[in-house]
Amino acid sequence: MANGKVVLLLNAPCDNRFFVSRQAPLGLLYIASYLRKHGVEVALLDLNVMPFWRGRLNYLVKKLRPAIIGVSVNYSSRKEAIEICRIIKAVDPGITIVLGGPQPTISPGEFFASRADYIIPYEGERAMLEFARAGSDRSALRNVFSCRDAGLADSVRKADRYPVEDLNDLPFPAYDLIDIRPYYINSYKRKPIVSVLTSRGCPNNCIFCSQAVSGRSWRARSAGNVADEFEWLTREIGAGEISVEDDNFTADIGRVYEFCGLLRKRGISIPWQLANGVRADRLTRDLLSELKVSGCWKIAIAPEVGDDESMKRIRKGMNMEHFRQAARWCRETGMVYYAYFLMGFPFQGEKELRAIIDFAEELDPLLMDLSKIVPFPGTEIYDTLASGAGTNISYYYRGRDPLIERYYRKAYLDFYLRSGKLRRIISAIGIRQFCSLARYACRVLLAGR
Ligand code: B12
Ligand code: SF4
Repeated sequence: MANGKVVLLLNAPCDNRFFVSRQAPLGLLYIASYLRKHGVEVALLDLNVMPFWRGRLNYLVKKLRPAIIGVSVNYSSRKEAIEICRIIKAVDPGITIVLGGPQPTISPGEFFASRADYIIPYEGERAMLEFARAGSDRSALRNVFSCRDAGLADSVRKADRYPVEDLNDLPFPAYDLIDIRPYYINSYKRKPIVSVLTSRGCPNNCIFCSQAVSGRSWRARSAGNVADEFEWLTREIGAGEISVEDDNFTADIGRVYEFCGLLRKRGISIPWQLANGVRADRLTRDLLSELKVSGCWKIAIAPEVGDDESMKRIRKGMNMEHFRQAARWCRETGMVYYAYFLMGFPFQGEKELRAIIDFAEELDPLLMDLSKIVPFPGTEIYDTLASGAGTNISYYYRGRDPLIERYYRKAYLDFYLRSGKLRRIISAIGIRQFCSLARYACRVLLAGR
């Protein structure tokens, strides 16, 4: 094997013009460190931060000639992933290609009869290790599905998960294999920014959220294990700031207190943020103070909708008062807070969309972000609304609904063009980050994304 590399891991790129953050491919970094820990040689390329990736991929595949290439695919990179497979097979049809990540897990049928050979759905560490160690007969391997099998979608859906049972057993993500400088997030205190995952899964059942990869059972690393990772990232990897990306960081409040205490006790001083959102109903004034003292300067809360009736319909299990209270406590403790909203639910008419704008203004987070829902197979919203579309699913089931388009723009404009708002944002995050957010906002609003 040229250069002794056995497995090459690739993060499929996407059109980054419409994203406000670009983060390291944490899933692949975990797989890389797990393979390495078990003696498999591995290389990793994040094509998402590689300009002219097509040419460079072609060159690197020719140079490295790996036996296996694993490609991480999400919703936004699904078309590029198929193109990557074509490029690889044109260089050498003998290279085995495995797809993994959220999109092949959620919608495997899209990759049937593609140039990829296999899909490994769900959390990939264990199955990928067995795959890399196996010989050419892969028929008996667990959670490995052939892209030539007409029953691919069904087989993936029926498969048992094959997760890492104790997350403390995982080695830290292989940040030493990549350059961490190109990554950024919507706002930060200090670059470079790295992502950390302290738990996997979420027990809640919000009708729009796909928990396909890690499932509804919540598993967490110990406070000590996470503090060790923070220390390692700060002292050895050179991280300037950490973004915790858990789906449910506060499911065990005792663990959060213990973790914050450890950061202070060990003198680990690094700004960090909870950018993926924390449940407002798990917050207290005291917890926010504790987070703040331990270096967490920013959290996100996600009401998604603007009125109690809509909140019941999306089954978040909270009410608007939880968000009002959380915002109040954030202001009192000096914690910066962002709020996320969603448009495109079938029940949203003019009244519900107007309510989002009003509620966003009432909460008055430093930044407000709005997305249009994507009905992923496996979610309740998909089952009730988009079923029957088969693999030709249109991800925007309301299409370019003029009402949604109008309110989407209006929400941003009304929220940000209030008197003094832009000045407050500039004074909080500085002119440089403000300009980059403004460029992103213009692109999104002009393209109607
Ligand atoms: C951070 C994050 C972002 C960040 C940036 C991510 C990035 N790297 O650039 C931002 C904020 C920009 C973002 C945006 C979006 N995101 Co996002 N995001 C996440 C989040 C919170 C964490 C991702 C992460 O690090 N996970 C931790 C790692 C360990 O898990 P993992 O990546 O899934 O990897 C595991 C497995 O998937 C598998 N695996 C992964 N790759 C491979 C490869 C191989 C070969 C194998 C075998 C296995 C394998 O093994 C890994 C280890 O167990 C997840 C939620 C979540 N909990 O994962 C959503 C999530 C990934 N995002 C999602 C969505 C929908 C989006 C948006 C489309 C939202 C929108 N409407 O704009 C955009 C798309 C952006 C993009 N660049 O593609 C969905 C993905 C659905 C899908 N089909 O892809 C998720 C799952 C949230 C959800 N529950 O709906 N996102
Ligand atoms: S939206 Fe948040 S709380 Fe709801 S299921 Fe998804 S991760 Fe859990």
